Amino acid sequence: MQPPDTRRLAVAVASGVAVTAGTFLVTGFTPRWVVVALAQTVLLVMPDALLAAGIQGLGSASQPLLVVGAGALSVLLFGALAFSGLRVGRVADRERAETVFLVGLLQALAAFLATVSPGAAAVGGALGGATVGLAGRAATGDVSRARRGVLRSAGVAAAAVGLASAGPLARAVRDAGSGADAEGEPVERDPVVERLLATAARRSFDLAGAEPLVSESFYEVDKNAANPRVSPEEWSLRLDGAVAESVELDLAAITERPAEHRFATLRCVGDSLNGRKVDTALWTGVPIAPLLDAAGVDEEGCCVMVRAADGYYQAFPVEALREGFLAYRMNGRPLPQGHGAPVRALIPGHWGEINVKWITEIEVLEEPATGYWEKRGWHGTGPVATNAKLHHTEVRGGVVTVGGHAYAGTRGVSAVEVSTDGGDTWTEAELTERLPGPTPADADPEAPGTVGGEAADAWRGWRHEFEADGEHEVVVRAVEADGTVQSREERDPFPRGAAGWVRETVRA
Ligand SMILES: Nc1nc2c(c(=O)[nH]1)N[C@H]1C(S)=C(S)[C@@H](COP(=O)(O)O)O[C@H]1N2
Ligand SMILES: [Mo]
Repeated sequence: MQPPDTRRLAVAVASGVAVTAGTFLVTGFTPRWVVVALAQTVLLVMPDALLAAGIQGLGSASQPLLVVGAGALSVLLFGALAFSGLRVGRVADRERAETVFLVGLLQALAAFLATVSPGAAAVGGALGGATVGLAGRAATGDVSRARRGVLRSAGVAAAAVGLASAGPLARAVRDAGSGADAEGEPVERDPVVERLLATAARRSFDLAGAEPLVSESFYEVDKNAANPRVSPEEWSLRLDGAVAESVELDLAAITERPAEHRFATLRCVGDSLNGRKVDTALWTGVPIAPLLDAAGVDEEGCCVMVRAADGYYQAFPVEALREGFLAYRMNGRPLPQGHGAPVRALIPGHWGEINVKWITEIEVLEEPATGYWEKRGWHGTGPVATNAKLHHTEVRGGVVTVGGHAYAGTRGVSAVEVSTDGGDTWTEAELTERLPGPTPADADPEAPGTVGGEAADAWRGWRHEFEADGEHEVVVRAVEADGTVQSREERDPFPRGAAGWVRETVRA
């Protein structure tokens, strides 16, 4: 008689789903979940060219896609273990209880290898085994009993998925409309922060499609399928290597220092020419230079290797770090997990990648070294390229309004030029006033000087209106503070960041 292998297969898949969901119950969406661990493994073995193509081609969809793929892989792997267990059990003519035990054990072992969490392994294996156990006679000739068995096993898998999604759902319901931010912390009403944010809002142009000067939604880029959760109590930052004296600082040692608020823009080297991986926030934290001075950087120290809790590492010149900032608040709230909580580095004027999130160590080096993305072929540790975005186009009657942002790192933007004839003639666009400069956290919120100065590393908004007649090729380019016009040469994001002038055909 033909053994009904399809039913055994269905039970095995259900068992794979049960393990995948069961491990999530214990780990949540963290680097220890089997799916995330698999995703990270896929990233590690992926050829550099494919990785770069994925980042450029899929953009921000690449991470969710990776996680979905790794989820399917996890179901497949644990399903395959269940299937093998079932086969062994049948061939060896074992009791059902023994087969269930074998399947659960195999799955628990594999889950432990992936998660290093005994809890996740136990729950995963137990649910995976139970799924197989309840299937009962899935592989017998008795069709109706077998069908019932398959249904039961699907039931366990569904229940596991339901339970696993209950946690995140409950959190989402709790956070919705509760006045808490994504991290569950109430929004702080610091009067200096409020004043600075209000100033930024007032200076912004109101253009649909282009964000205000402080981004409403700040892009997130990192190598992680799931971000590390770093407990503020356990967090510390080591400063070592070529220094007179190694230092280890806990969070209190950082937050005790005189803090300041800084507006700063970040742009990812993987951002496309007119992409959206560029944003601005008001950050609160402390300058890095005094910390370096306290440790006493050796004269031979040329560079630093900055390391993070997710295993990320970036090497760059110590002079760049000296200008940097350790931020622990963003727009008046605790730094969100996705942006590097509890503390991240902000390095003025450089591509996003050296703005290390979840920072744990600064090692001063005597020789240059290669960081995480540079090992994969990128060149993103240097100064950010100058770029003007065109994110707003509105045609009303015969009048066209275009607008967006321009960013030139610490070189600063002094003008944005717009051409409405494909680049033959140029006009200066209207620019937003520069954002305020660094502000001490203990500044007098009422004093006029509190919103004084100019941010050294922030974008500016631009807008231009023109009478249109038929078809126009709009081209935009930024001009740096010293008069240098943004280079026209076009370049893909990989490996040095996108460059060129943004163009758009507008019909009125
Ligand atoms: N620890 C860590 N820091 C990191 C990364 C990372 O993968 N891990 N990605 C970098 C990259 S490539 C960019 S562009 C910025 C993005 O910061 P954001 O996610 O806060 O926008 O973080 C940088 N810092
Ligand atoms: Mo990046």
